[in-house]
Amino acid sequence: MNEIYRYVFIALFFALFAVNTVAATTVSIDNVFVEPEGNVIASIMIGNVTNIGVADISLTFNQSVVNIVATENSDFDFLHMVINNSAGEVRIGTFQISSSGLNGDVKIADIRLDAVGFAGEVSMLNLSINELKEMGTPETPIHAEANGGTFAIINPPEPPTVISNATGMFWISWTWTSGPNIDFTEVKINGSWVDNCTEQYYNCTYHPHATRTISLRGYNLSLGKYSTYISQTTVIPNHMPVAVARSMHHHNNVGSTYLCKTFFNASASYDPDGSIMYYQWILGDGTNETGVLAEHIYSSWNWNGTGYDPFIVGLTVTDDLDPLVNGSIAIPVNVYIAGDANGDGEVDIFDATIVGLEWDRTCECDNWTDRSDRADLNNDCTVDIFDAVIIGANWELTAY
Ligand SMILES: [Ca+2]
Ligand SMILES: [Ca+2]
Ligand SMILES: [Ca+2]
Ligand SMILES: [Ca+2]
Repeated sequence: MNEIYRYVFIALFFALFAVNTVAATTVSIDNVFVEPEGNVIASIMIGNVTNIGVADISLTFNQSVVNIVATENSDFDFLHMVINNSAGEVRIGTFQISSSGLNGDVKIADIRLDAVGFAGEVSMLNLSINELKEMGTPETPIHAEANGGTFAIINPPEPPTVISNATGMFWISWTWTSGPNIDFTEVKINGSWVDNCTEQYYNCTYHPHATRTISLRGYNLSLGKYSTYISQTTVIPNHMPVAVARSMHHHNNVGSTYLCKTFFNASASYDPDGSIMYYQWILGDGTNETGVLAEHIYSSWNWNGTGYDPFIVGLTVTDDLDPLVNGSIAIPVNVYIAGDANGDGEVDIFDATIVGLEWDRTCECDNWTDRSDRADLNNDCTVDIFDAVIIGANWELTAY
């Protein structure tokens, strides 16, 4: 910055500061707000005065909006008030009788203002100074500025209306319509203050299944007043568990005579907002099982005339919340007659060939394939003599 400008700035700063500190003497009344038929106390003050002994002021107002009722509380020894509400005027005289002059901010009087008009009406509170004089003889006049105020009648704040909410698994979002005559809406959750909102919504994260009560009330700054409350209780709903069912072998065989177990696994099932407490398997042949892992030995198969129809296996999972919520899924599960590796409904050389081709494979090795699963006729995860024996024992057996 240029050096000269800097000095000009500093000089201006001090000049402004000096003006500020030598403030003029004022006679003033606050702006006041009141509900219809309500009343409010306002103070008429002389600000920043030195050695005052006499004050004589008049206050005029719109008498169809506001009427004045006298009160006490003058800083002066003597107070006399002449109220003429029909003319819309109050004259107030005060003076010191024997005490010394008053200094600083001095109260002339408190007055009570009664609302006699309707909401929305405003009256100016015009102050005029008849006389301000210092204590002592001769009585030196004090020059002062009169700052009037306003008196406004406003309706009280009303609570919000139409609260609605949306929930996710971990959050609640409330929206509402603000009531009239409010500057902000106070938000409480479960009775504890959380926010003063100028918006018409409040969002927060919560744990799954949380129950929260929101309470709202409007606030009017001018009146310094709250409305009544409006409340709403919201429960984050339980979300359904997801059933994921797997048959560990794609190709299964009837195992009632030559053992072959069909294995089921529901461990990929989950509950997005809790945990799974119960697994129910409906195995399609009239039998049921429970548990995250289940096994079953089929003793029947579904031949449709040209091929096998799979059993439709249902899995239902139940979550941990009361009332319990279920999710379910159904999967097809292939079951062939004992010894039928290729699923053509007959036990013959083609099945033996598959077992031969897959001989010694185990499901731990990298080359366990769909054909390995077919060849593993007893589902023990190894293609060996025990699978070959099943073919031999069931040779020329058919599914029809
Ligand atoms: Ca759940
Ligand atoms: Ca076959
Ligand atoms: Ca198999
Ligand atoms: Ca085997």
